[in-house]
Amino acid sequence: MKNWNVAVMGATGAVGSRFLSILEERNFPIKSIKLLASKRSKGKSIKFKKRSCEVEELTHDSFKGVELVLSSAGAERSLEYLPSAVKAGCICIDNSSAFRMDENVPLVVPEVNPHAVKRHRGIIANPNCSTIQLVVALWPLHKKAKIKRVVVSTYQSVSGAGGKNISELKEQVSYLQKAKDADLIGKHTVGKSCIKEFPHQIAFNLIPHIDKFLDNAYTKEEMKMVNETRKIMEDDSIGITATAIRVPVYYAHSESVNIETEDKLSRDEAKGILSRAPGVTLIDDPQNFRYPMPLDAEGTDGVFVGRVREDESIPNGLNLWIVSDNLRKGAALNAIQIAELL
Ligand code: NAP
Ligand code: 12T
Repeated sequence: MKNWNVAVMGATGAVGSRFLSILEERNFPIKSIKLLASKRSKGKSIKFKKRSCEVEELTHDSFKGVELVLSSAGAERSLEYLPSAVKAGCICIDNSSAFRMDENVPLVVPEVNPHAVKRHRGIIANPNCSTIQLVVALWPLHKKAKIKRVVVSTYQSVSGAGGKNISELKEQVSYLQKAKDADLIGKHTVGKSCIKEFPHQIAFNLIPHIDKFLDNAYTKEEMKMVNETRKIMEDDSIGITATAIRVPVYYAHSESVNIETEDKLSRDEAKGILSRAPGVTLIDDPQNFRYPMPLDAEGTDGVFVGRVREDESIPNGLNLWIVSDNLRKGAALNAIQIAELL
């Protein structure tokens, strides 16, 4: 097997740290590793395979001798630096939204469209976290019964928005815990100084706003799910509508999903298909209180599906509940699985 010279762009971030731990866990064949981040992190030491590695500042010259770039330093950095990496002969797997809808860039989830990897011209895009877990569960149902329409609402953890946002929830919770007043009614709000990254307080709240608002009143995050799902499933006829909600959970995104299919699938048939589907773990035993939850998905590799029900309001409909660790299958793990395909 070939051993790769690898660079991790954004190695100090929430996704970057998962890149490093998952490369190690899966024993990915590595010849050398280069850790890249901003000037702020230059010289910082990070452990990889029990050795200390020094973080280097990302520049256009960072890619000499590198063959594989795992990139998670934000879309602006991807747009600026990945063309230099491609020029230097690298294959780049990009976690940002920069190239996902570019028709020359494959958008890949290995369980769904592994064949798309072949047509890359140096960059392969990793889909949005909410899209990845959605398509892993929908694909086997689509193959069997053809999905006509999808209605999805997300419950997205704070880690999806980066390391700073994890700290923001922690700080708000600790602020409220320290507040002397035991009577919480009307007093469970934090001061303005505790709200930095999110548009509103996230502790003990829900925020129906992820990424920027667009002219059609949807957010970019919602439209990513619509457009990316169609590209990955290679079917523009699927109708999809999404609502993305931030919830005060640290890790793992959840999704409530309603689908309408061309052919009828009973609850038992759907459960059978999902129980055999690659990447999916079915947890659907409501009598014994067994269903997927973000606390159980945290730190694991699965896309967990449960609460499978026939939608009794239409002839061919199903409801599903899908949970997965957004930093692992939703980001770093999916990207490394793409690298393994290569
Ligand atoms: P994060 O925790 O905020 O980390 C950001 C990383 O980017 C850090 O390593 C940071 O380095 C680096 N960076 C920032 N500005 C830089 C610059 N000017 N030059 C070089 N490096 C720079 O964010 P994250 O959650 O890991 O997310 C990173 C990216 O992955 C984003 O594009 C995000 O959209 C994407 N993402 C994708 C998914 C997905 O589903 N595919 C999921 C989550 C995130 P410093 O520490 O030096 O600042
Ligand atoms: N704004 O990869 O805020 O396009 O949770 C992922 C997560 C963008 C992305 C978030 C975001 C992406 C978020």
